Amino acid sequence: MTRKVEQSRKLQKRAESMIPGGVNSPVRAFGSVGGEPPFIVRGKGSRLWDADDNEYIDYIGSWGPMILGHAAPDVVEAITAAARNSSSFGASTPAEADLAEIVISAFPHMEKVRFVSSGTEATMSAIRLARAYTKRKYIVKFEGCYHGHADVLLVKAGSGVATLGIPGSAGVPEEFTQFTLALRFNDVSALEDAFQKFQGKIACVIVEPVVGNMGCVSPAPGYLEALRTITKREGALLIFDEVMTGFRLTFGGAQELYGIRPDLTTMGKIIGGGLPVGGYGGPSEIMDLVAPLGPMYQAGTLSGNPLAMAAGLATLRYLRSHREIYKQLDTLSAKLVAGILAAAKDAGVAMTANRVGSMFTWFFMSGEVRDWDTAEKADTKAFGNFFRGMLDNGVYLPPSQFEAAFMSAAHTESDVEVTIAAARKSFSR
Ligand code: KE4
Repeated sequence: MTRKVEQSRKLQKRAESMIPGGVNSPVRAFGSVGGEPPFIVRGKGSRLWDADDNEYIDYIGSWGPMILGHAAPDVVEAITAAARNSSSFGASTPAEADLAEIVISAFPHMEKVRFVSSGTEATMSAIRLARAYTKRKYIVKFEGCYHGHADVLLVKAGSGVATLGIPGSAGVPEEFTQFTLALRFNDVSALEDAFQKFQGKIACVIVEPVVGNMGCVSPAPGYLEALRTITKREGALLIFDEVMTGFRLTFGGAQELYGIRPDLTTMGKIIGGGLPVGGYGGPSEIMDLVAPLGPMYQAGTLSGNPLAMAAGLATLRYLRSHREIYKQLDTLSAKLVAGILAAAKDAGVAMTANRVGSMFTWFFMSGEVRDWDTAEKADTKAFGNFFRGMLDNGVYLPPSQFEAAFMSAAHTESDVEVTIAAARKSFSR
């Protein structure tokens, strides 16, 4: 199918004259996959339509939030009703405690939560809180994990053991990342070495318990338990960044799936139902350090925004009362991943895949992907060809080899069959 692109091309040109790269988030510019980004005008269920009226089966789902599918009736109704009463007050509203209640109910370790407007704000604040609580400076993150664009977290994916943070972005002075250690994911000895080397100095370890940002990579058996044991032993806080996995893998996220109790949890995406919401939470003993109660400052004009609270509430209430969704997502995702792998095999294309529930990634390579060093071996050119082929055949995958794709509750068996057929066509191009 040759996709019509005239309108999107015009819109891209216009956008580029006023917005860097024509996008408000870099990955949307298709830099790593090539081709011309479609400008989306509407979505419904599992489908998106662009400005040239091309229809797509959507596996981005706005990078995770749209677990109920696009324009889910409960969510649309909730936002519309809230909007009729004004869109923002900058004052407390009942909906904030309503959302706090349902979020806290999902995470046993959580007694208090603070809402912000993005995942970046959530992780940035959680790290500041961990440093305030422990009075320590160093933080540990893992290569290939992404926690938003706060300066302290923008470190280059170093190699080897406790790599002192080398800024991964222009404009980040090395002083801002000198206390950030970037270690290999799924490598317990690297963490032990870091705590050996920086004994008593590490405030926290922040981890994507199931990684989405190097492509989907699951924790090796026992790895999360080791993170929990070591951080507890060393007096450092364990922060589960569940911005992507929270309410995605199960209602209680990765910590429910793997039975781990972190000290702090960061959230985003699904808790806003597609509107800007982030959050961080944990026991009162830690959270009561947050202003105005305590000395750790964090604030936000639109934190707890009534429309965002309404969208998040509608989404989480639906998930809470339809827990069967998670099994349905798991089964359908398994079918899709297997079907694409079979298509690749039949076409003689080297492909491996990782999947946890309804988060998954096909890597264009053979062998296991268990950390950044293995993930970066993937053939990104082959991924780009596949991506563009699928787009031309009406399937919208995340435009990067190093991202997770998502299934929504609106996707059907027939969507999966159409997607697998599109893959067979793409491989035969
Ligand atoms: P935001 O600031 O983009 O809301 O959240 C940052 C963030 C934090 N933690 C995790 C685990 C995340 O995945 C993210 C953001 N995810 C990316 C996609 N992998 C957002 C897409 C984009 O940057 O455009």
